[in-house]
Amino acid sequence: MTLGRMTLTAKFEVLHFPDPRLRKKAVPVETIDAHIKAIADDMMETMYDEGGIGLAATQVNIQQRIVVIDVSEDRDRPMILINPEIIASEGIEQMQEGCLSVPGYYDDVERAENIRYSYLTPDGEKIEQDASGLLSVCVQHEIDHLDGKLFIDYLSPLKRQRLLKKIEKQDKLQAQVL
Ligand code: GNR
Ligand code: NI
Repeated sequence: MTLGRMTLTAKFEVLHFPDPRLRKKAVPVETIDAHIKAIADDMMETMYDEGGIGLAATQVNIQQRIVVIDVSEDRDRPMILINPEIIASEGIEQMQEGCLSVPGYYDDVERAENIRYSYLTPDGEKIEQDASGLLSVCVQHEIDHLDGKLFIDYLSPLKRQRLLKKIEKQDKLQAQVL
């Protein structure tokens, strides 16, 4: 929302697994207008507020291909990625991942080590660049969200079963409290 020169941002609620809305596939943004920019700003605030290094629109129940990322130590390098795509990938790397939509659970995931990816900025500029390390992992993790995929989908059946049991138990306890 804009009031004169001042822009207000708002926080979204982040969906938690096993919410079926996390499985919806996001569609490409066709026109980058004020509404899309406002969504990106609100996603950025939500990401910083929740302490994440990335957030995909799917996680806040918006089925459009919008991602925000900040992998910097000082949390001062915000990136807005519209219609992000992986163009090429190389190598395999294992990293411990977490997800704001699967709070409290962390596990190793194998992904491409180096990627080349493209996206549009909020100004409509097409960017194409390389990433490795944490940024590479984060871009892959966020594009997965836009396709309805979660990092826990890569776990072995045994680990997956254990995690599902744990979440069922947590949800039952939560239901008692509410
Ligand atoms: O905050 C996050 N940390 C993280 C750590 C390792 C690999 C991926 C991530 S992304 C995650 C935020 C999130 O859930 N984004 O969708
Ligand atoms: Ni995530």
